Amino acid sequence: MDKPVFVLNGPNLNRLGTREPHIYGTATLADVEALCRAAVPGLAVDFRQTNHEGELIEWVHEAIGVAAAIVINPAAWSFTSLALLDALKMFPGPIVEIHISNIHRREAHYHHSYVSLAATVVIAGLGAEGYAAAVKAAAALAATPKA
Ligand code: CA2
Repeated sequence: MDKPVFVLNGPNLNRLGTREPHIYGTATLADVEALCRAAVPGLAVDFRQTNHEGELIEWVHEAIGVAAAIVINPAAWSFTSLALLDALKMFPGPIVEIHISNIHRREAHYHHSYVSLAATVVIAGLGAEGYAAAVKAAAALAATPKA
């Protein structure tokens, strides 16, 4: 596949591995990036994290026409951002939403993700390994011709 898969991470995930290991495990975001890069041999992975919502939206716009697929952990913006949902709806390729924790086993405010309305696949609760599954799914979906 010529085009990269964008792996986009939302707020506070740069601090992964520093607290709440019972929920998020002990992997750092650098560990997660390594998992993503190793998931599909030969696949170009463009891995990014931001604490600024507008920047994440700009990256989704950038992905249009450039990326084969998007893997996204929107973190807290999953539950708040119609702007992010609108941006993702513009992306023509597969979108894999990933959460490290099982958001459905947590407090009620984590149960409804706006992003899921635009996602092709949702992975939640697999821990950091969920990112490897997400990148594999994104690459497989991007390689499958649309019916
Ligand atoms: O489980 C996930 O991946 C989440 O998207 C993580 C978000 C949370 O708002 C979602 O409900 C589920 C929170 C990310 C916070 O980042 C951390 C920073 C330091 C240590 C642990 C997590």
